[in-house]
Amino acid sequence: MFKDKKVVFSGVQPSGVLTLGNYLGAIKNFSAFSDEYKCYYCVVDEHAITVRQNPAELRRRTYETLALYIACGLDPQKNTLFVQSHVSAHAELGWILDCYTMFGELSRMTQFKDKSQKNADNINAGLFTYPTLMVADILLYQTELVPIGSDQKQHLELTRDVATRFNAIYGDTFVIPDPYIPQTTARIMSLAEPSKKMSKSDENENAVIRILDPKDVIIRKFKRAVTDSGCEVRRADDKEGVSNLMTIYSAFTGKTDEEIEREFAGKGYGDFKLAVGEACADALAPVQAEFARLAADKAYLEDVMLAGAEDAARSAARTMSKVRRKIGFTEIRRK
Ligand code: ATP
Ligand code: LTN
Repeated sequence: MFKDKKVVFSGVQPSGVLTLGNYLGAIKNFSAFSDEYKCYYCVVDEHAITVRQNPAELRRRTYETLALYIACGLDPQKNTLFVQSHVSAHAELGWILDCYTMFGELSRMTQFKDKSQKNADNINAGLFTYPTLMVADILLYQTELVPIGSDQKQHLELTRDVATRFNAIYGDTFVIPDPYIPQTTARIMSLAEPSKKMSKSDENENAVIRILDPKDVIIRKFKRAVTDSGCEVRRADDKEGVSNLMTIYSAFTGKTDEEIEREFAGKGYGDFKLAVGEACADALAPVQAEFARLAADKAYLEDVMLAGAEDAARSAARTMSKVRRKIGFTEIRRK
């Protein structure tokens, strides 16, 4: 049924409760592809262990991330939702592609530099080769389009380079994917340090809005958001905090910058922050209600995981068999 459809693939790490950045930059856009494309949305637990995780928490967050996918509007009947470690081809192709990725290329990845600074006591080899695992995730499904936030753009460029290199050596093997980066919400910034991106694993809770934060917490965090010493609601390069809040407000209300500037002309930041908080909390309320229902039904989530893994594994196996043949691995079949 999906044979002729082009493929979309994306992934989110179960490394913490998802943030407004993950929602506006990635997941909220996923469901728009479900009718036209064959969509694979993966909970990338193998990526998450590049940073030390507590096992019980990792397990819980894997279920939680899957439930959030569904709560954000991804119907498991229309999308293949699965967990990366349930499909062993990801690790297998990841290794193979390590041998076609250059040390110099990986050394240039900014996410590696950031994360090794943040985790100076655990700069493991997986953290370094992590982008090749992402390359494998994408190429395994012959993906055409990858919806991501702008922080992942460099990894997508690497994916294209590795696929092109492999195809040049062995002939057409992989589809070369394009990124899909939303125009306005590609990089939601931290509420505490608006020059940094909002990140799920930030230690400062006031810097991040979590999709599951209750309304009062959301409003409190927005009230505390760092702005500037002025009082004018206006987008400008030297007003990073206010500009970030305008992006968020616009994403939830559909209002343009001019409309927002007019709405808050003559009012202070206090009124504006409250309005952003209300709009955000109201938009997330239905997602939270659906999440609460799904999270209580572990058996259902396991049914989704199993069906997703079987479907993904079937498709991954086709690419793996092609890759094995091309690179010269021997194949044995039962007689
Ligand atoms: P971590 O802090 O553990 O590195 P993260 O918050 O960066 O996690 P990921 O799971 O790595 O989140 O990313 C999932 C998706 O969300 C990716 O497509 C990523 O580009 C997007 N994303 C993450 N943070 C933001 C952000 N602040 N703005 C827009 N998109 C984002
Ligand atoms: N590396 C990404 C998560 C990720 C991903 C992917 C995104 C892993 N595999 C494949 C898109 C496609 C991150 O850290 N945000």
